[in-house]
Amino acid sequence: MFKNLKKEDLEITNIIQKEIERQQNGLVMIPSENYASKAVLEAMGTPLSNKYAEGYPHKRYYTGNQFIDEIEDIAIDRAKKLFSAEHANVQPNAGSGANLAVYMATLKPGDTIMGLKLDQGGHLTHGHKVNVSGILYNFIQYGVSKDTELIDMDEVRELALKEKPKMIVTGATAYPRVFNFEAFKKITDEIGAILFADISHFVGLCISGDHPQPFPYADIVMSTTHKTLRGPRSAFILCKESYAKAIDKAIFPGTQGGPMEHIIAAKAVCFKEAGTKKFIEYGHQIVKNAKALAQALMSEGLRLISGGTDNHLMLIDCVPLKITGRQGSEALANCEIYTNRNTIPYDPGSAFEPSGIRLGTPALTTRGMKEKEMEIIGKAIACVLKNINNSDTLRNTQKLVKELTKEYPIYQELDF
Ligand code: DSN
Repeated sequence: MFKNLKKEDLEITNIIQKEIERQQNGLVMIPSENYASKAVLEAMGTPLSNKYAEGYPHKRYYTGNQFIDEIEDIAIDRAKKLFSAEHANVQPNAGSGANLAVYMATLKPGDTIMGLKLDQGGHLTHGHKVNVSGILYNFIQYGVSKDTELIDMDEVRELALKEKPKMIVTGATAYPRVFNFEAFKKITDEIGAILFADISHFVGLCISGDHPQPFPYADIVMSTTHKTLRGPRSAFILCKESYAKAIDKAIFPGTQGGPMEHIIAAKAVCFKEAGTKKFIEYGHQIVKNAKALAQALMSEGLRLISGGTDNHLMLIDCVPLKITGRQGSEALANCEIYTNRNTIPYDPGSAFEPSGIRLGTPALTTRGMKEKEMEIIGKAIACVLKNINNSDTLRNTQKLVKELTKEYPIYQELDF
């Protein structure tokens, strides 16, 4: 493995090898992480990386792009088909930059936008004051209701009628339920605003039919490709034809230079994989697993935000356990169960010391685990969180994780 890399740089090879082993030997439950297929990984590691291709297919600023154009055309075509979209731009390097490009394409600095609060499930780029989105635009933030911990569409409407935003952003990074795009569309129609859906987290579930599809309701859609889509670390934008020119201009030359064509090739591969029956089954299983995991955690007496999940993730409230999210996630990481600390709605803690743990099932589902394993893992997680300083619990859980990961290997035959 790593024949050439080993010869050139043993130091880096060894660290890469250790990271592969960490991914193999642990339970990856951070809901935004996943395992890309070997085909996706291979496409990324190709000499396509050597090529400059500023511009768009058949309109490049460099010569020698005939094969690059073929690849980007295929990626665009596959993305459009997968989501029934009128237009696709597959050049965004990452979700954050893509969101900024969407704002640039459609709004002027100072314009009003509505997005979900970061500490109630939203994303930094949905208007947080430390992010360029919150610095350049007048973001008004909607949240979840204190009682149900769900987005209340009546409250969203009331706020929208009062603030008259030019755009409403939907989508989240820590919201365990689904987005009702149709209901959002009714509101944006009422005020003449643009509906923008950031579906990065649950994109795979939109494809499998386990989450509502953003089209035909959304005007513009952005997604990353490495979460439930299982592609390379990257992003893409879809939109109605009327926004196509502005979106393309905002990506190049607006916010990016030469596109990463090796990553675009890998995106084309992941779009192909996502168009299969196997992927539809994968999406269904992610949700079945999440529900089984949530049930197991709640049966052990843990409180989940909003009382469960309808998608790929859930949030554990650590307040009743008398620990912080950091203490809990670190205790789990000591057992090689990887989750992340996260704020919960109306968090009594802070952004650095929040009261929640966010976890999900996309990566474990990729490994082939099902409801039976989720039940075992849920019980183990609850036991660790109730006994974070107990060395017997730690040892028993470490042993369990070893057994499970051995039974469901990943990347065993990785051979570059
Ligand atoms: N950082 C990502 C997540 O973990 O959800 C979102 O960009």
